[in-house]
This record gives sequence, C-alpha cells and structure tokens, in this order.
Amino acid sequence: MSQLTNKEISEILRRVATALEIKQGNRFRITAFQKAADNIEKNPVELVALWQKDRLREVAGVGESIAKNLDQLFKTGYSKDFDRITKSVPGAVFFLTTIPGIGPKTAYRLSSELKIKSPDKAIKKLFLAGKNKKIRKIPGFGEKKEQKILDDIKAWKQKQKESQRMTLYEADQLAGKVINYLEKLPTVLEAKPLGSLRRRNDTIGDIDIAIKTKQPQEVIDHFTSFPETKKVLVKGQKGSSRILLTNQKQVDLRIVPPGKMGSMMQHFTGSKAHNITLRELALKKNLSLSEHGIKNLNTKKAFSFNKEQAFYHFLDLDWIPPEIRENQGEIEAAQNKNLPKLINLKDIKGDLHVHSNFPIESSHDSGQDSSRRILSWAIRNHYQYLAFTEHNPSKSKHNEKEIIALIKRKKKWIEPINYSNTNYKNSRTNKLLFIFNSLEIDINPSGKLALPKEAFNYLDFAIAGIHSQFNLSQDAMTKRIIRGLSHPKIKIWAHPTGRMIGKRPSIEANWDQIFLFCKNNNKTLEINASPGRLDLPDFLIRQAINQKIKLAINTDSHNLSQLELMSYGVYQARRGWAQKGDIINTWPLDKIKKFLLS
Ligand code: DGT
Ligand code: CA
Ligand code: CA
Repeated sequence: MSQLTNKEISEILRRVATALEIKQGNRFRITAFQKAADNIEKNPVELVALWQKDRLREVAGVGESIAKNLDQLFKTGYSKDFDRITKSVPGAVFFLTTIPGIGPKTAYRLSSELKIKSPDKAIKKLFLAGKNKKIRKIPGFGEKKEQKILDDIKAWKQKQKESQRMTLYEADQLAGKVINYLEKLPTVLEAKPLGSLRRRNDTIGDIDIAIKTKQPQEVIDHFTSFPETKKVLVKGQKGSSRILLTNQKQVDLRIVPPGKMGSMMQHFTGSKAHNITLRELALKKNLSLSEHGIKNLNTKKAFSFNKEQAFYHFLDLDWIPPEIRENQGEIEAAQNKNLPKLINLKDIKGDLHVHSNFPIESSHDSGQDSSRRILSWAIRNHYQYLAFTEHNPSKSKHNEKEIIALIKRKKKWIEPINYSNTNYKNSRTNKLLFIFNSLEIDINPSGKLALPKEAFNYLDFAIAGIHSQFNLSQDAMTKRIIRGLSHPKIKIWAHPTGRMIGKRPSIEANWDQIFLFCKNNNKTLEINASPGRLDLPDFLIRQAINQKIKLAINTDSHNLSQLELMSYGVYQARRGWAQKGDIINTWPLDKIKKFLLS
C-alpha cells in the first residue's frame, strides 16, 4: 500500500493534465484532471483514508476513471494509465510549468530547444539560459518574452519562500504522524507538541515536540529513524535533535527526564517574545528561567517543575493559555489576575455558514452533501441551530424571476424540516434543531448585493462576502463593504479579509471605519474556521472585540468533513482573546433568533 498525500496525488493529476495538453488531448479531459487536482488538494481529509473506506467518489471531480487509477496508485504506488500518458514528456517540463506564466506548451518548447530534460535544477537552468540571453534566440521568443520568463521565475522564488510555512491543519496532521510513531516506543512516557503548534498559530514554521523519558538515547535513535526522514540535522546534542523530512519540513525534538516536563513545556512553547518578557520579570525577582526550571540567583537553589501551572505560579502569575503567549499584554494580565476566560469548543451551539447541495444554481462552488446528512451530523454534535448559506444563484444563468423562484423553493424546502420533523432533535435539550434559511451573497465591486430585492423577503437573514476583485483601493474597498453590509437582512460578514493563507493577501480596507460601522449597525464579523483562511486574523479579532463588536465562528463547510473543523476557528478566536460572550453562536437559540431575525 502507498501512503500518498493529497498534495502528491494532485501533483500527479496535474502532470497528467500537462502531458495531455502537450499532446493536444481532449479539452474536457484536461479540465477534468485539473479540477480533480484542485479539489483533492483542498480536501481536508486525506484521500488515502477515504480510499480505505471505499469513499473516493465522494470527492468532487473524482469520477469513475480517476477513482480506478487512484485505487491502483494506492495499492501499487503507480498507475498504468497515468504512466502511459506522462512518460514521453521530459521530467523538466513538469517543473517548468510550476512557474505561473509558463504553460505546458511553452515549457515543452523551452525544454526541447534548450535541452533541459532532467527535473534536477530545471528551473535554475532555465533562469541561467535567460541570463545568458539564450531564450531570446528561440524562434518566436525574443527579448521581451525572455525578460518576462526571468521576472516570472523571480516572482515564483519569492512566493516559494513565503509559502514554506505549513497551515495549522497540515502541521497537526504531520505532528500527529510523528507523535504516533514516537509513542510506539514504550520508553516514551509522554509526547507533547509545543512551539507555534501548541500556541495554535495560523501558520507553522517547524514542528516542536517534547518527550518525557528515562531512556534518552533510545528515543533519539528511534526519532532519527522516522521513515520519512531525508536528513538528520542534529542528533542528541544536550537532548535536542532535529530532522528534515522528505516533504522539506523540519521537526525539533527535546528530551526531558521525568519531573521537569513543566519547565520544558513552558520554555519550548514560547513564543520567544513571551519568554523574553517573562525572563526579564523573573530577573527582577532574582530568578533565572530555563527549560530545566527556575534558579534563585541569591541562594543558588534550583527548582524543578513537572507541571507548567506550578512554573507560572512560582512567578506569582496565573497560568496563561498557550494561544495568547505572544507578549501582547498577557503577562501583565496574569500578574493582575485578570486574564480573559477564553472561549472553548464546547461553548459553540451552532454553525451559521454551511453549504448544502440544495440545487440553487449558485454563482460559486456548491456544497457536496445533502441537508439530511448535515443535519444528522449537527444533531450528533449537539448543535441547537444551523444556517444553510448556499451561494446566491448565478445572475449570468438566471433572470430575476427565476432567481426569486429558486429562493422561494429553498424556503419551502426548509420550513417543513423546522416545524414538522421530529428527526432532528437535540438529545440533550430534547428540542428540535432550528434551521435558519439563509444565503451567502456576493458583494459586487460597487457594493451592490448580488440578489434581487424581492428575494430577500424569503430569507431569515443573510451573510455577505467578497468573492471577486480583491484588489480595489482602500477607499473603494471600504465603501464597497459598508454599502454591502448596509442591507438590514445582512447580519454576518463572511471571511472579512479575503486572505487565503500563503496564497492570497488580505484586502486593503479602513478597518477602523468598518468596525465603527459594524458596531453602530449590529453587524457581526465572521471568524472563518477553514484552516486555509482563518479569517479574521487574530490581531483583527482582538481589535474588533476591543470595540465591542460581536463575532461568529463558522466553518463555511462545503462537505460533511469540514463541519469538524470548527475547532480551528475556536483556536483562532482564542488567539484574538475572544471570550464566550463575544461569539454569537455560543448564544442559546432564543437569543440568536432574536438577533438574526430582527
Ligand atoms: P515557528 O516554528 O516559526 O512556527 O515558531 P515557533 O514559536 O515554534 O519557534 P521555534 O520553533 O523557533 O521555537 C520554539 C520555541 O522555543 C519558541 O516559541 C520559544 C523557544 N525558543 C526558541 N529559541 C528561543 C530563544 O532564542 N529564546 C527564547 N527565550 N526562547 C526560544
Ligand atoms: Ca516551531
Ligand atoms: Ca523549532
């Protein structure tokens, strides 16, 4: 069996699409491979897990033929069909097409004209050829095209650097794998993920793990033999080791003897800025801090800590939740015993941004799962309410009349579930799950909402979001947003900054002005829990809360497994110092109904 990751699978499918394009293959077939690659890369659940449950076909774009080949890939590590399509294309071509601006046909020509065949250093060789003015000599290329290729390569290199950090979700998967492997050793007494991972940062540079053991050498040997290791960077120096994995990510390991886990966890969780301020505070009390514990500089007496709580208490501080250890006032708050009581996942009573597969002819990607399955999930997870927020119907496909008819149909579909069906009953409260009939509506560049006026009458409330033209000027963007949010039915602003972590920057907007508008008009900002978004970012959450604006943590699920990612929104909220009362979907049904239906 072969443990291919989603990223590796989408890479293989993209190669097939590239090879087909070079061979002038069927357009639909090429697009099918590209679409499947995109969906698989975005899928939050590893395909290999779905394959084991015979559920590959649940992923959008994975049809019978692709599923058959994936099955072969998982079983044997290779697919006959894919191999046959790609084998006549030189390896270099696939690398050259990773540069935006260089399509398959251009890459193929560059590869054959410049004799760059091997994938090894292909991009570097192309860059050198450009520098040596060789690209311009290829018929049909010229000086301008050569310069553009050089610029594209430079831009790509810059982007590579920035996107080397993992999303929190990716880091969780990877750390889980390593910890699982480490815990196979009986001498590992405890294994804890620390660093930015424990602080639940939105992106993670490297993975830090602390191990409690009485057998350091055995654990270090086991760690450095982790099957996916490419290179051992540090081995055993003072109980710290470091490996580079085949996916280019690094893992740091610290070994702790029993009795000292607390101080190690504190030190290795960081952040660095938090630790520096803490150390300064300790020095004023003539105490010195380290991963080994606390030393009294007057008496030279050393103290060890098994629990992190005791470490903080020794410094007369309340224990500080890892998510807010960023030197942003948390140490002072811990001194004054007024740390915020951060929100927890169990406080969440519903999800207000969920896409079902209800056929609404939407302008953007539709949900993949039925309302029935989504509602059953919500019941199992003790939700009290849920909002179906499919994208608004596409204006290019339908006239106003048809759109209004579609929205009416959706209302007709939801109402019976709310008022007559007893299947969706919360087992704790014995109350029916309440479904809000909602919609996610585009805010067009002018600020106009992409839904006919009359259609709003058939919605309980709506959420609004930007899905195009992210690069307006700050002024134009601010006006667009305020106009978009002004409609009385719009209660929530979805994924406010529009950022896609490592892929798309935040919009430019005057946040002070927008926050003021939201405050005065009772508009809620979303904390989108999708690990590739985590939007709002932590610092904006904190600013919003300081201005007494309410927030909603939503998954924006497009399939069942994404409903499980609510916790990522909660971590993000905690990093922004959010308490239960700041988040509207912790409210009981009566209160949220009053707010959303007002
Ligand atoms: P990352 O990996 O970039 O996402 O961020 P971190 O916070 O995980 O940083 P990393 O892996 O370099 O270090 C892990 C923790 O170890 C860090 O949060 C605090 C502690 N640490 C590392 N270097 C220093 C240092 O020079 N001084 C102090 N006080 N603590 C450090
Ligand atoms: Ca780290
Ligand atoms: Ca590290």
